[in-house]
Amino acid sequence: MSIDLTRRRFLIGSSVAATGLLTGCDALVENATVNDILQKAESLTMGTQRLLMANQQLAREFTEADLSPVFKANGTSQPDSEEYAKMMENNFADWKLVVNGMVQRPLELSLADLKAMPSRTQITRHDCVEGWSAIGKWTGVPLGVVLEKAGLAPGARYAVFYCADELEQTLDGSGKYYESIDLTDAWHPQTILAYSMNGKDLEVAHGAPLRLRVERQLGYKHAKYVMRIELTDSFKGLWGGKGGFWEDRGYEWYAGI
Ligand SMILES: Nc1nc2c(c(=O)[nH]1)N[C@H]1C(S)=C(S)[C@@H](COP(=O)(O)O)O[C@H]1N2
Ligand SMILES: [Mo]
Repeated sequence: MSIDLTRRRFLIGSSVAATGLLTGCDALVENATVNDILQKAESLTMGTQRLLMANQQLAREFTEADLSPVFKANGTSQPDSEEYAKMMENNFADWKLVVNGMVQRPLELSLADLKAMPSRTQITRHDCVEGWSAIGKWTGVPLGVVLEKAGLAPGARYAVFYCADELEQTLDGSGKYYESIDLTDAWHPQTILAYSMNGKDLEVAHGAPLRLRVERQLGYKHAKYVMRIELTDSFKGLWGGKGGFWEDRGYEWYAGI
């Protein structure tokens, strides 16, 4: 622990010095958690952030022998828009993931683009707040790789995931599924944009063509049918303002397991 703290102090100190803010870094280290520091120090460089992220604890990973024979699909299992039906018809060949908001280079990535990027495979346990769990194998692009390609703009604090499905039918669109995570989770090595489950293309019931895996949090954070990722400094203006479909309906925003 003390070794960790020293290293963090060094990293934080050096990055703050590099941005020209030469005072106050000791006070910062003593009075705030690393998380707070990351959220406040908007001028941290990406490289420094990644080093800090490397200290993060991993969620437990399992083996092929542990895979659940049945993995329940929950919430939406088939988005019902015509737009989604059309994309589904030709195997999502026309689908593109949009990455925009507080980024230096907005992106539009096809499934082929994503599959050509570095990938990570992990066998993890999914825990739903409704009281069931299942172990599955997921393959996808680490979110950090995509964010690095887009380049964060100074001040970005959250990644917001906009989904194709409307879980609650509403006139104003507020029933559309969405989720958000902070940059700490965005850079976590097990946070991936998964296009494959148990060795096969992701099924529609599980979020095709792309779903988030954010392994240290509960199931509802794992947005399925991701269409767009927006980098932002706040989700206060979005729908209910709580950062997610279920959060707007009373669930915790940070759903740590
Ligand atoms: N777009 C979207 N994402 C979603 C949901 C949903 O209804 N729509 N349900 C959430 C909940 S509560 C859970 S437990 C998981 C279920 O994922 P699964 O269907 O692959 O089991 O997806 C989460 N992500
Ligand atoms: Mo869930």
